[in-house]
Amino acid sequence: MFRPNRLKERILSGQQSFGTWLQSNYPAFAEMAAAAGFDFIILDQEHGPGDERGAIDMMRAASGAPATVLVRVPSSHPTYLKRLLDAGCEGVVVPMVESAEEAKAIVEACRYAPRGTRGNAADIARCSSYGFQPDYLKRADDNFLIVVQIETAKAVKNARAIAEVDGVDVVFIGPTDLSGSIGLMGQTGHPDVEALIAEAVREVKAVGKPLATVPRIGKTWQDLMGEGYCFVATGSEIYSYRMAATELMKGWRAYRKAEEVQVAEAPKGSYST
Ligand code: 3PY
Ligand code: MG
Repeated sequence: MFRPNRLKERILSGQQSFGTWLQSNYPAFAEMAAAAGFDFIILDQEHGPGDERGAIDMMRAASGAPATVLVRVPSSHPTYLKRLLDAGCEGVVVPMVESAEEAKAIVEACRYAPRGTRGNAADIARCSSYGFQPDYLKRADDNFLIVVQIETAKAVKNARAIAEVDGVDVVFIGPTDLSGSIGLMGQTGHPDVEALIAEAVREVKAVGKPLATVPRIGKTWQDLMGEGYCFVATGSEIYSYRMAATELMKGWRAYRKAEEVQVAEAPKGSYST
């Protein structure tokens, strides 16, 4: 249902925001994250089983609280962006954006004519409260939050041009994929990865666009907030359950004094640092 975009307002007024990822596509977790008081929730459809129907159920589940709900889309395909916009998500996080042209195409797909190419059936869609929000068409473009992810070495080279694109609200650095793009998968604290991140930050700051990210090896969310990121997204229900389940099993193994069973070390990534 239509409402002013609280996360966008916070970003524009210089307030930092704290949010989390959801990957299970299960509405109760959206309800829980919203109740916990996060400023925003990102429904991850790039990874995990997330889909459009699940996103709608999760947006409904979260709607009792102020948390802004964003969707990380699997790709920048304009048809899918249109469907999610109509479904009423309040912003998108688009992975793997590598050029200004790609960023421009994303913005166009998210805006109505004459500024963009988003098809209009707002009067029957959830985004306008099924037509009960009479000025939705006038408010939709500017209320929506567009976040593009820079997460390859090529994207870093184009960071300034990407950040300059009108309509890109936030540039989000993805350290895990960035490390992979230079052959150092998961080594997000490596000096070469840090150098690329520093270059991207410099270029985006030169344009004055807000930056967002996730924690990485050597950088906690507190460090990143201290560096001025407009938002940091940390943890997920999958990550939290893995941690909790590992602890429970440690207790059980100790209790039955069985032979130590080695818990396979989980791969390092954006949700576990
Ligand atoms: C990355 O680190 O690659 C991300 O996409 C963060 O979510
Ligand atoms: Mg990534």
